[in-house]
Amino acid sequence: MLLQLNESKHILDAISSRKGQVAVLIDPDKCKDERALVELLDKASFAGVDYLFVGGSTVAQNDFHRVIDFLNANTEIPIVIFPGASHQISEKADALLYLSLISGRNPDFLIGHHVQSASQVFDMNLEVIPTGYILIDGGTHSSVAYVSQTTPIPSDRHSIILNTAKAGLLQGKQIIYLDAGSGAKHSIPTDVINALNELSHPIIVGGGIRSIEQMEALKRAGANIVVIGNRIEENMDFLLDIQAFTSSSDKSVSH
Ligand code: 1GP
Repeated sequence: MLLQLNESKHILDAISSRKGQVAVLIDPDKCKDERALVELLDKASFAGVDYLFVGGSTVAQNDFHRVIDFLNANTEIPIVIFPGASHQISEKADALLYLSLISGRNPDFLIGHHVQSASQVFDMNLEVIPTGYILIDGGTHSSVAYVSQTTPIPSDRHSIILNTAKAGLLQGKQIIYLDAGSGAKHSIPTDVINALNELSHPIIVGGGIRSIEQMEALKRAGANIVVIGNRIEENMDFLLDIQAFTSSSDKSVSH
C-alpha cells in the first residue's frame, strides 16, 4: 500500500493569518471530570478561543484519547495536539504540532519520538505542522525541562534564541513555539519575540501567562498565538476576560 502524507494546511494558514490568537491548553492528565470539560467548552466558545491545544509532558495514552474523543464530539473549536510524547496522536484532532525540542540536545525529543510514531502519523488524515519548540527559562524548573532532561535557554540570550529559531526554519519548521514552561514565574519577554520578528514566521508563545495585559503585550510584540493553561485551570472565569481580549482583536486584519 502506498502511504500518503496529508498535505492540508488549514490550521497553519489560520495561525499565520493574524496576531493575538488564543489557545487554551488542556492537559488530559488533569481532566477527570466531564462536567468541568463541558463548562470549559461553553466558556471557551463564548470567549472566542481560537484553538484548543491538547497534550502534556506526563499524559497517559487512555487519558489522551478520552479527552480528544470528548472534544471531537462536543466542540467546533479546532483541536490541535501539543504532544509530550509519541503516543499523543489522534486522527480526531484537526492538526498536530510536530514538535522538535530544538533548544535541547536530547535526541529522543529531536527525532526519537518522531521515528517511533512516523509510520502511523504519515498515514493519518491529520494536518502535521513542523514546529521548532524552544524552551526558555521562565524562573522555575518546568516539567518539560525535567522530562526532556534539557536546559532551557536564558531569556536574555537573544542571539542564541534567534540562531536556534533560524536553524529550525532552515530544517523546514513552519512555526516557532517559545515556551517558558507550564507554571513559569516569568512568561516569555516581549523583546524575545521582537528579536524573532525578522524571521517572518508564525510565533506561538506559552508558559506563565496570567493576565490580559501580558496577552496584549505579547500580541503587540508579534505573537500569533498566546497559550494559556494554568490560569484557566485555576479559574475558568478568566475566559470571560479573554472574551474582551478576543472581541477587541480585529479578526479581519492579516499580518
Ligand atoms: C504552554 O506551557 C504552556 O505552552 C502553558 O503554560 O500552564 O503556565 O499557562 P501555563
